[in-house]
Amino acid sequence: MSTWKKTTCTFCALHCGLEMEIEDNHIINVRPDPDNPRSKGYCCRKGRTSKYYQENADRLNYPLKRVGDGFERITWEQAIDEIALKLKGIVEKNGPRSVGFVGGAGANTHSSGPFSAALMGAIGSQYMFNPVGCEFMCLFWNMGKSLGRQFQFTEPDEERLEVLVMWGCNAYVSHQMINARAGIRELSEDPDKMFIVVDPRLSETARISDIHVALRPGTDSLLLRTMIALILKEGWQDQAYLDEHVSDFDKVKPWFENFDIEEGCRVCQVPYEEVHKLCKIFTTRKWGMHVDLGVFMGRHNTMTVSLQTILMCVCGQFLMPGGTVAMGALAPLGPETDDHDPAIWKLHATGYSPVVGVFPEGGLAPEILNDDPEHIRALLVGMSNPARSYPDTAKIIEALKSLELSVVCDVVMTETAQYADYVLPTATPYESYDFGIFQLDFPAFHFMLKTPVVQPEGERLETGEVWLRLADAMGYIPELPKALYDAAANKSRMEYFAELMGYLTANPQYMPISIFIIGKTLGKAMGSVQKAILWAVMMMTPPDFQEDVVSAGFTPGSAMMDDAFQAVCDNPQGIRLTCGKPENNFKYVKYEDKKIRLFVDVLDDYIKNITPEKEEQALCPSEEFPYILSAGSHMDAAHNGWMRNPDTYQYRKPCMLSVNPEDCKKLGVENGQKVRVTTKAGSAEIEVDATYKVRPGYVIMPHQFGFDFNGKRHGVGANLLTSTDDCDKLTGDPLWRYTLCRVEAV
Ligand SMILES: Nc1nc2c(c(=O)[nH]1)N[C@H]1C(S)=C(S)[C@@H](COP(=O)(O)OP(=O)(O)OC[C@H]3O[C@@H](n4cnc5c(=O)[nH]c(N)nc54)[C@H](O)[C@@H]3O)O[C@H]1N2
Ligand SMILES: Nc1nc2c(c(=O)[nH]1)N[C@H]1C(S)=C(S)[C@@H](COP(=O)(O)OP(=O)(O)OC[C@H]3O[C@@H](n4cnc5c(=O)[nH]c(N)nc54)[C@H](O)[C@@H]3O)O[C@H]1N2
Ligand code: SF4
Ligand SMILES: [Mo]
Repeated sequence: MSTWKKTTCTFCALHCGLEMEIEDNHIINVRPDPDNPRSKGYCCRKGRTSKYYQENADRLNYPLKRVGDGFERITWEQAIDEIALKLKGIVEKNGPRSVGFVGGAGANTHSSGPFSAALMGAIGSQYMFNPVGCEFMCLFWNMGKSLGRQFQFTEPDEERLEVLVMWGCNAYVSHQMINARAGIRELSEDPDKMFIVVDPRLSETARISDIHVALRPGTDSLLLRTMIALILKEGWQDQAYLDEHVSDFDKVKPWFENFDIEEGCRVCQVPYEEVHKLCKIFTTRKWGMHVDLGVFMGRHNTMTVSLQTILMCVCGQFLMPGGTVAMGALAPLGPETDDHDPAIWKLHATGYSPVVGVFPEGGLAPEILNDDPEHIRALLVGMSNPARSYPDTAKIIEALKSLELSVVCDVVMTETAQYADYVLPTATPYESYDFGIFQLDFPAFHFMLKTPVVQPEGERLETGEVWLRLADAMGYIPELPKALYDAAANKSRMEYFAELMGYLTANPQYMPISIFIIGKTLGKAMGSVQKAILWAVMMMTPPDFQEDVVSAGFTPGSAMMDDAFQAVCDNPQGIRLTCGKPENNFKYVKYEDKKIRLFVDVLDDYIKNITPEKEEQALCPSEEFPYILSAGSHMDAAHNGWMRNPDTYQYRKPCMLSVNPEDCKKLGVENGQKVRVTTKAGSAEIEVDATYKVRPGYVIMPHQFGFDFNGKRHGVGANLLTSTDDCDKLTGDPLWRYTLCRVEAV
């Protein structure tokens, strides 16, 4: 007999509602859940193929230890004890800088993050690496400067806008907006609304836009500088907004004076008339913008985000109803780490600073592979696969091999795990409790806790539990009073809360490890440390978020967040947790005067170099590397590295390099034939997909391939071709969408 159970998809920040048919502890069917208050019966291909992620030949069941070239099964006790002993030895001998952590936060899986962060805090190391370090660094760095708070997502106010702008995002495929395909189609068919895509190629999203701004790859900053100059020259700026909401517009204004607008358009390869029309729309309509990897991994990424913020302010659209708004957050993704704060570490090898406590991915391998006595010697990896997802695969593998200790906790045997000393099996979010904090809906935020639909097989543990056990074995958790265990097991959660607060007030030195204390006590009582930590996260949510919880109908008071937690537990399809006020979005500006800052001194020199002449020179193809490689588009059938079973890709184009047919002719290659792509970092052979969707001189490969499944390699990894050097000089955010390369027939 099968039963249908409700859950939410774990692959991206949308958390679409799913119903899963379960028989004998296996997922046999998946369908979208009409009761989910956000997705309302929508889901994409990835959600429907969840069972390939849940069940596949490479799932890990038992802890493994490296022995020679292979692995042998060991017990959890042995694994944790040995790792704890070795890690302590390394830290005692070399200091806390010798330990790095990779992972802890995925696109959507955040329940183990508090545990990994607390473990690193207890060790005393700040070296945290995760995908913030390859995508959101430039955004968060800029938000830190302009709003005074780094961890701040901004999204279009879809309900109220007249024009939706997708800048460097292929949402029709990557689903980076609610019910993306349905929403985009609806919008593009609405005669009163407009859909604009800024993308150098004819992406699936651009194809159904009203206006496709097909700029030359890598010229976003130049286009933005040109547009702002044009708006100011025409006097179209929203001066009332600038006067009221921006504290230093006079300081950035000179960046756009005496600027050759027509030359800017020519170098970006966007006709002047089109730029003029775009500026008119942006200064007369309400428009909101979603920005993604085309910008975050594009040339000048940090500068581009800064100029986008200026553009939104000049048009009076930033933090305004119908414009681009700041999203609330149940919890911060990491600490605020101002690069001027001397207590914040910089990487020795590359000098990079963190943003929201996360270092750039390009800094990892160099920090392991250097002679500094304090270099990283031990790496803990949980929910990441740097051997595939970090730049320069050859260098990362060399780095992994050189480590004194490496530990990987994953659901499958990954390419990184293959080099680890210990490989620890973890439960998926369909076998455990899990949640993600990213908010993409506004003003209402719908939230859900994933509750197991199947039971974990073998000895798989929640990832959070693994880090808790390690912290315990390392001696970071004191013996806890019986009263705390009792309160967790036998009293109400609010009574437990009082007991916990009493203990922490009497023992303030244990505040930094309160996550572990809650995990050990309440987690034990609930049968899940990750569920318990959601309760703690909700109880500690910031006041600006709590205000919006009240607006969603919860009764204010000390137990409000506990009530909200209960509502989340009772509704596996999700609940409306908050309701923000679009007209009150300036509450997210953390400066006392509630005004946006646009001037940053280090940008002053940077922007002066973004001129038509200098850019034209810089963009000129070199003889050695005449092509631009967009290294890693996110394609439809897979989610990053999570879908390894090739059955997931059935009926889809496999891993191929998109090349314009004119270039194919020049190279003397036919569709389907192999070419060799060479960059300064490496070289790889890949089949050609001849398509007019990419312009001449520009080639694109997907990001999800180059993995081993069931003993066989599938496709080519994009990071065989990326370099740790190709990073933005301001933040270290990588420039993978603009990798110079050579293409040759083989
Ligand atoms: N199906 C699927 N969905 C996913 C994922 C997945 O793997 N598969 N991964 C998830 C994750 S982790 C992420 S971060 C998101 C990523 O979501 P997206 O950012 O939408 O993914 P990309 O495929 O990188 O699309 C970026 C777009 O930017 C364009 N672009 C490239 N260079 C430039 C440039 O110089 N300027 C501009 N303006 N545009 C440029 C590309 O042509 C492309 O259309 O997707 C998420 N959703
Ligand atoms: N060249 C190039 N490189 C890229 C990109 C690109 O476009 N081009 N995209 C970048 C982007 S946007 C991202 S987000 C990163 C993603 O890269 P990573 O940060 O490395 O993360 P993922 O590939 O999303 O997932 C890593 C691992 O998490 C495991 N996993 C799944 N569920 C769980 C769980 O519940 N617990 C644990 N412990 N593990 C789990 C999966 O099996 C997988 O092996 O890649 C980046 N790398
Ligand atoms: S859009 Fe697709 S991948 Fe994202 S949550 Fe929904 S079903 Fe899952
Ligand atoms: Mo990502």
